[in-house]
Amino acid sequence: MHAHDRTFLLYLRAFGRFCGSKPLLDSTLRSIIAQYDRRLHAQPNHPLSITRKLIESCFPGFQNHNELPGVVTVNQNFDSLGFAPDHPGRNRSDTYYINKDTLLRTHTSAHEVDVFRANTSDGYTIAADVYRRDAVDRTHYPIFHQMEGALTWDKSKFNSQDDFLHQLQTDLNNFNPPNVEVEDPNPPFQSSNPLQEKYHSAIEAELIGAHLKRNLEKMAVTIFTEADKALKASGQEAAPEDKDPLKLRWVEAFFPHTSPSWELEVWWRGDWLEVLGSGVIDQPLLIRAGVPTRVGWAFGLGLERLAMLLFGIPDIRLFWSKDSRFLNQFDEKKPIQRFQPFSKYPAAPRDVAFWLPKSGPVVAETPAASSSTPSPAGGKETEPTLSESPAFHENDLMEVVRGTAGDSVEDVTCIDNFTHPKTGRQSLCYRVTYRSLEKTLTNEEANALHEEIRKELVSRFGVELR
Ligand code: FA5
Ligand code: MG
Repeated sequence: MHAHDRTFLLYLRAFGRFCGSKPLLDSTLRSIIAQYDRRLHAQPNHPLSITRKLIESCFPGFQNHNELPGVVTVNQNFDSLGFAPDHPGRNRSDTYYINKDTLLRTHTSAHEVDVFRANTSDGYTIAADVYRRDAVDRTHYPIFHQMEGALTWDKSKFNSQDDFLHQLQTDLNNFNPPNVEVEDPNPPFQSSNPLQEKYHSAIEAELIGAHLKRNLEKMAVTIFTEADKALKASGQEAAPEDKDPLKLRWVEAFFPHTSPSWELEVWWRGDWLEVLGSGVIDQPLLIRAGVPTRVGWAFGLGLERLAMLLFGIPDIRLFWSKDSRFLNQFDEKKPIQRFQPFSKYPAAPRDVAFWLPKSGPVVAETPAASSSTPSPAGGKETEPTLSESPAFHENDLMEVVRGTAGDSVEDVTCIDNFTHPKTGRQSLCYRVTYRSLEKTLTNEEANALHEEIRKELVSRFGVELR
C-alpha cells in the first residue's frame, strides 16, 4: 500500500466520516475502506486485470501506469484539467471528498497533467480504481475502474507542419477499415464541439480525431473478436440479446480537457452502452504540463463495461465477488473463457414511498434515472441544480441503499414522482430490487434491509413515509 494511501485510511479511521455538509453513513465508509485496496485491475487472473492487459496490448509501445494512488488533490482531479469552479462533477453529491483539498479520484484523468509533465513517452495508459457517488444498477457501481490512454506527437521533432500532417496521414493509411458497422454521423467538429482554433488547424484536428477513432475502433473490435471466440469455444448458446453483431457508434460529448470530444458506444443486449469518453487534448492543458509543442488525443474507458462484454459478465457487482465459483473461472494464461453463470438467486423487489420535507429545494431525477449515462467525472448529463441548502438528491438515496444493503441490491429505480396539486408537496416512490449474488435472500432478510433503509431515510432526510 502506498504511504499516501495509508494516510488516507488513517484519515478515515480518525474522523470516521468525510468532512462537508453531508457526512457519509459509517456503513458506506466501511464498505469503501474494505474495498479501497483491492486493486482488482492489478490482481493476477482477475477479469478486470485480464481486460486491462488485452487493452494494453492494443497500444504497443505505450507506457503502462497501474500503481497510481487513489487519493488526489482537488487540483489534480479538477483544476488541472480545466474544470470550471461550478462544474457539477465537483459536487459533494457526486464526489467523495476527504477534506476540502483532497478527494478520491473520480477519473484516471486526474493523473494526466502529471504524466504529461514527466514526458517519458509519446503514448501511455493509466489503469486505476475510481470513486463516484452514482446510481445503482447492472452497469454502475460507486467504485469502478478506468483506463486512460493518450498519444501525443512532439511537433518540434518534425521539420514542418506538413511533415507532421504527412506522418498522421501515413499512420491513418495503415489502418484497415474496421469490419463492423460504425455510425459516426457528426462532422469532425462543429460549434457545439469546437475546433481549438487558436492552436490547431482544421485538418490537423481532423486527422488527430480520425487517428483516435481508428485506434479505439480497433480496440473495440479486438475485445469483440475475443469475446466471440470465447462464446464459440464455450459451446454455450448465445442468449437472444447477445446474438446481435458488433455495432459501434460515435456520439458528440463534452469534456473540459478535450475538444472536440466524443463518446464511443457499443450495442449490448439490445441497447447502446457507453464505454468511453475521448477527444483532442485541450492544448492549454499541455501547455500547463510544460509540453507546449505536443499535440494529441486522449480517452478514458470503463474497464468493467469492456470486461462485461469480453467475458459475458451480466452484472457489475460480480467483479467484487470473492466466491470461488466466480474467481476460478478466469485464468490469464489461457485464452479468454466465457463466464458461466452460476445459479441466479430470486429477486425481492420492495417499494418505498415518501413525502419530501417542505424545506429546501428538491433534487430528484425522473423515473428511469438509473439507466442514465454518467457524464464527465461523475456529473450527470442532466445534472439538476444543486443549491447550498441541504436538498434531497437521488444519489443520497443511492448511498443510503448501498450503505445499508450493500451488494444485496441489484437495482434502484424511481417509479413515481408527483407533486400534490394543493399542498405543493412532492412525493417519490422508489423500487429497490434486492438480490444477492451469493445466496437466496429470505423474505425476512429483505424486509429487515428495507426497514433499515426506510428508517435511515427518515432520520437523515426527514422524509415522511407513506
Ligand atoms: C470521464 O471520466 C473522462 N475523464 C474520460 C476522458 C478521458 C475523456 C480522457 C476525454 C479524455 P466519463 O465520466 O464518461 O468520462 O467516464 C468514462 C467511462 O467510465 C464511461 O464511458 C463508462 O464506461 C465508465 N463509467 C462511468 N461511470 C461509471 C460507473 N458508475 N460504473 C461503471 N463504469 C462507469
Ligand atoms: Mg460519459
